[in-house]
Amino acid sequence: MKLLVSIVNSDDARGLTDVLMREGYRATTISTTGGFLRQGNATILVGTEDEKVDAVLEVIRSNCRTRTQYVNPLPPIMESGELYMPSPVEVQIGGAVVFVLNVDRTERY
Ligand code: 2BA
Ligand code: 2BA
Repeated sequence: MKLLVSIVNSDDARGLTDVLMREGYRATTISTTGGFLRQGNATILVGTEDEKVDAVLEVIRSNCRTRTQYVNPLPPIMESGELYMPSPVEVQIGGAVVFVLNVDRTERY
């Protein structure tokens, strides 16, 4: 048994879980916030058998788009009187970032 922890764009989360349900997988969606952009994203947990992991990864891959976004980096720590001119940097936001974890045990009560 494995647990896939997938961090996806909030806009992709609904469509992704719809497809997962349609294909018979079970999932839980948690509203989360990215540490870098401080924007809402979604973390989708899917617990499934080892042999289905690749199929779930394929569903995730084909339902999550990569986006380019320009952001102002966090300002550096400065001495008083110093001037900080922010210049936006381009970041590629997944797709999906997926962690596949081993599950030692699953219980249902
Ligand atoms: P955020 O932390 O808001 O990051 C959004 C995007 O900004 C990242 O996209 C990456 O392209 C860029 N980025 C993040 N941290 C950076 C840094 N220290 N320096 C330069 N650029 C940086 P993704 O890599 O696709 O990640 C999308 C979201 O997935 C992240 O949102 C975060 O919520 C989560 N994530 C990604 N890697 C993670 C990890 N190793 N552990 C936990 N969460 C992770
Ligand atoms: P939900 O996804 O809202 O599912 C509620 C109940 O609907 C489930 O109860 C199950 O009886 C049924 N169900 C869910 N998905 C189904 C499917 N693809 N086919 C047939 N019946 C389905 P529980 O199994 O007790 O699950 C309660 C909640 O625990 C779920 O809420 C979900 O949030 C989470 N969950 C359960 N199994 C999971 C797994 N393998 N991975 C991730 N989250 C899981």
